[in-house]
Amino acid sequence: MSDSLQSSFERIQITEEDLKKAGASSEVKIPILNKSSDANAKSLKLRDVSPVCVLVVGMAGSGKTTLMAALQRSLGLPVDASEGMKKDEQAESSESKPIGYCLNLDPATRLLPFGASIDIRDTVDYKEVMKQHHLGPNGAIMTSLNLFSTKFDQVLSILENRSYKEEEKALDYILVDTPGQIEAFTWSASGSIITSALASSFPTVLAFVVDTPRCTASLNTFMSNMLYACSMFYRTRLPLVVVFNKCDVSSGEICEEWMTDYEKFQEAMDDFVSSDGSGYYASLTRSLSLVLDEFYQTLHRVSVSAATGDGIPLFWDVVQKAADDFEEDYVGDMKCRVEEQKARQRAIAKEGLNRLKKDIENEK
Ligand SMILES: Nc1nc2c(ncn2[C@@H]2O[C@H](COP(=O)(O)OP(=O)(O)OP(=O)(O)O)[C@@H](O)[C@H]2O)c(=O)[nH]1
Ligand SMILES: [Mg+2]
Repeated sequence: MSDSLQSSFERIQITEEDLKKAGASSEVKIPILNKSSDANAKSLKLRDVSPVCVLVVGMAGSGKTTLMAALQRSLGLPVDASEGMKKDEQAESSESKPIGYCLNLDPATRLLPFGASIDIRDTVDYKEVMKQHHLGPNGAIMTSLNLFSTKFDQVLSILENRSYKEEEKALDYILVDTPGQIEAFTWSASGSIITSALASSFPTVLAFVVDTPRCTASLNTFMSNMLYACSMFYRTRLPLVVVFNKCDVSSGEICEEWMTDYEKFQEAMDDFVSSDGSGYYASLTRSLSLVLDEFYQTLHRVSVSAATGDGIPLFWDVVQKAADDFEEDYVGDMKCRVEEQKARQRAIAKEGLNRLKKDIENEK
């Protein structure tokens, strides 16, 4: 390059310090990581500084919506939801009880037995979606969820606003009811978006509701439920609480025993095969039980009756433990991944800097 041309350029000196600064400004900002650091700085747990989000999932008819109502009854209402109440009702609803905020994500439900502060039906008309897009019921649920997920950033900011008052947490739990067609939520893009959005802002726990009478009546149904729970657990990597519901009809103890005692499950399997005679499926169930044994150890479990309210206090205890797992495993894993990403970015930047230095050297 000629001297006159070279002097017309002002050489920009990029130092390693500049690159570090640039790296810091492009840092990923994940609210849950900030909350976790704040909590650690105060020697508190994440659930002490942030509401815990409980995603209620499960097979159709397992009792998710009834459970939501039972859970809401055991909690106090947030300030906005109790505004219309009389003074004594307000006092009764929030007296020393944890405060809960409920969301309904089932567009097809007709009557809700609980009060939802955010309801997908206010945003999307499921019947209209069916008509306009010529869809069947399941396709319409998926499409409604897809439409709703495009606005989920607004839902998150409402939740963030409601969750804190003067830097203190104003909510203890955020409860989310999901559609009856479990795959519409768990295997759809919108379900993943909503789940990971919630988990990036709040400690999030899956409550997998199981219809206990149906499980005790058929080991194959029990196994199908466990497989579903397993797939959800590995897909979302969120802590999972298996909620054996309807224990007013059939005790959840039997199912809990099958999960902890492999021999007991095999005995029940022998009885089931001799009475039911469904050979191929039974032998598949037997083989799967071996594989799932390890998975069972990572699960939390509790028996409740959403109809009578039995076991609900225990449910909250288990959710707290699962929230601690979220902090340890999910947030821990997220921190590692962010560190890895930063290290990768630094390596790329360093390589770029070296290449730039070499080019400058060659030009001289
Ligand atoms: N006996 C008994 N029945 C229950 C219990 N919980 C729910 N049910 C009944 O089970 C049926 C289904 O309950 P829902 O709460 O609608 O179940 P869901 O999982 O929300 O159903 P979808 O949203 O349609 O999948 C209803 O008839 C409830 O009354 C319970 O603890 N005990
Ligand atoms: Mg429901």
